[in-house]
Amino acid sequence: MMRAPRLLPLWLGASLLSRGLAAQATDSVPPERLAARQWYRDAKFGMFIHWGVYSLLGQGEWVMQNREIPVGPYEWLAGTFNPIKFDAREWVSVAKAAGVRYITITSRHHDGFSMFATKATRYNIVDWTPFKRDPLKELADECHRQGLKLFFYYSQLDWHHPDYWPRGGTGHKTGRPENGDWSRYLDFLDSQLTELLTNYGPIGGIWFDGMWDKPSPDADWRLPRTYALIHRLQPAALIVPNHHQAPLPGEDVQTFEQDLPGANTAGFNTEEIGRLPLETSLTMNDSWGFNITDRRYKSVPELIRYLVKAAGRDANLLLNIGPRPDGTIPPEAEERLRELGRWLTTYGGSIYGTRRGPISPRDWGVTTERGDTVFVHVLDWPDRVLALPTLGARVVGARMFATGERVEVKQSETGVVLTLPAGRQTSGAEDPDRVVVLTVEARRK
Ligand code: JFZ
Repeated sequence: MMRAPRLLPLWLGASLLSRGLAAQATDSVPPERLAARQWYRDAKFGMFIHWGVYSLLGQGEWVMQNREIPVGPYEWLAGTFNPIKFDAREWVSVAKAAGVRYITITSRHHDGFSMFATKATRYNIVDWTPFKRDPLKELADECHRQGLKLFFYYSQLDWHHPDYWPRGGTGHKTGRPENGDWSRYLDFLDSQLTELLTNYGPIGGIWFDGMWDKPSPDADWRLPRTYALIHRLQPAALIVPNHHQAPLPGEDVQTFEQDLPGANTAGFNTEEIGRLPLETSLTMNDSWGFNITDRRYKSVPELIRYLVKAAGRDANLLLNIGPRPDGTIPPEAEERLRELGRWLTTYGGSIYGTRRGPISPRDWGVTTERGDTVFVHVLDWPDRVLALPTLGARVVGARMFATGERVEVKQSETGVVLTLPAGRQTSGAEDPDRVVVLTVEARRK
């Protein structure tokens, strides 16, 4: 697993606070972007794809940094990248079968190699490899054909580019000259973002990553200029920054890495939850990029619970896969995606298009809601009887989501007691989420 540096000086937080709150005011956001944010909130589930030259070494996406591979040898390695089994239709079909509504793929990761046709550098998959095809073009066309949105992950950090200077917390053993022109580097970023938002049709948005390598004021990332460029080229494109801080002006989604919003078990996520749409990105095993020895795959019930827990916190789940260097999806990942899709075929109605429910996350589970319907997701509860606090409205109906079986309800001023049908005691592998549907009287908003 990558070893990422701890870089963020505390004093940075404070000044961002004031700007953060202003960032979330919607008054300056055009209607098509507000609509895109609503679409995003309804989508709830996306597929993350970390795929690139690093996949060849099967040690994750930080191998150039972790193994201190200089630019020369890594460029040679890039010249051998030839994923002849890559099939955009297959990838998008697996994503559809999983029930995801969008895909976010690495267009350029920290190793600086561009997985798309670009005029900004020859260090790209079309000009530098025997593959000579643009997989992002094929994926974009297939996503448009099959009705999925495509987002591009784009690394602001670059271990290859000579103008990524002064260096930040990483990329010191690459053999690059100890000099460079930072503004020329930022021009390079903007020129590639222009290509990504011009040559691939309507794009869901840009998922930025890497700013944490040189947190301002060490570096002026010219964010307002870059964000304005993106919003000008595609007014409905969303900006999803993985800078692990509170939202900044011009951003559209707050994403948390390997953590549910507010939790900070990973140690680098802010605990400050803003008012933007939320997302949590998650590895299926312990690696983002393909790692040939990483067998620590999460179970299907674990992944279902994470999706539900995220939805109960108004957050999307962006679940990652790390395809293999030949362009195929690891079978352990594909079977889990198809299983998730089967679960969503039954329970999708309690997830898609919902918002966090009237009862905040509890040890036993979470609630989601849509209109006058509340979904009680019983994830971890040993008993048939479950006592809930008041929902702020009278319950007029209760049944099991999957079977329609009636659920007994006793309610008072202080709360609601549900009695789940017999034989559905514990939430187990076969039934990771016992979903109770409560119909409530129209609530006093
Ligand atoms: C970042 C990337 O470095 C990683 O390769 C992957 O793309 C992930 C989605 O995002 O992960 C990080 C980056 C920085 C820290 C931790 C994880 N950090 O600063 O502690």
